[in-house]
Amino acid sequence: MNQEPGFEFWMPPAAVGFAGELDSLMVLLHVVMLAMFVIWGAYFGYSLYAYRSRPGGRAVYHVAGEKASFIPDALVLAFEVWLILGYGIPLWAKLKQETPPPTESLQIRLVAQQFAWNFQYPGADGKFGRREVSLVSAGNSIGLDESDPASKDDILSINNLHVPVGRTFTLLMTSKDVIHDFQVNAFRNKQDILPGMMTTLWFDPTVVGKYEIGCAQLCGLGHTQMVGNVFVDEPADYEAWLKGQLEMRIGTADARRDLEEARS
Ligand SMILES: [Cu+2]
Repeated sequence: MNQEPGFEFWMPPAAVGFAGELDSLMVLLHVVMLAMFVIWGAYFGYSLYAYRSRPGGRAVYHVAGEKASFIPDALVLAFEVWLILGYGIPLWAKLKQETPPPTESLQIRLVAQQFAWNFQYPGADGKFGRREVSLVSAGNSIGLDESDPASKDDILSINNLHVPVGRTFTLLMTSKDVIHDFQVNAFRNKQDILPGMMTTLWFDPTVVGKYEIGCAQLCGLGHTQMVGNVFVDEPADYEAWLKGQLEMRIGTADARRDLEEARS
């Protein structure tokens, strides 16, 4: 765990590949705005002094032979047009519109609820088990249909998301109740999660570590308690975690079946 909490002067530490482009946009915006503020401010101060009221002075609105220059405004306009069309929109499209295809990205389902994050991994078959609202119970928070063959190797994890470093993953997100929002500062991008609808988010984690998940949409009294963790693991650690989770799930399912058989 290489994250040390503490004071950060600028952006929080980044743990995804696309963070560089986003952070550069932030830096560029602030540096250019600061430069404009200083230049305009200095010129404003100079004008106040140079054209101050003096005895006998009269306001002059037109000086013969002098023409106003549009060049400073044109430069600012050109920069802003480029910033939107050449930088902002393409970056937005890449992060929000161009979700990587399932063949290139690990797919993980996220079912948010008041006040927890339920993660479902499709397992070796690559297929998510069916979910059914009527099956939702205290012990089955996402309503997974255990009779569906696709659900046999699925892995469920509450509030803890594990992903391997260096591999792109996509969250397929929906909510059981109200609107939530998945946010991890080190991952930069975030997205609302809506009941009855699927939204997606993708990340390309680059730094091994533990990062906090927060809900970024006020969702009820427990909103501030809706905290989880993303663990960006070395691939071997990730595989070991998956294996452990699957064994645990099969063990629990077997125990439940034995119990039901003993009762009947
Ligand atoms: Cu929430």
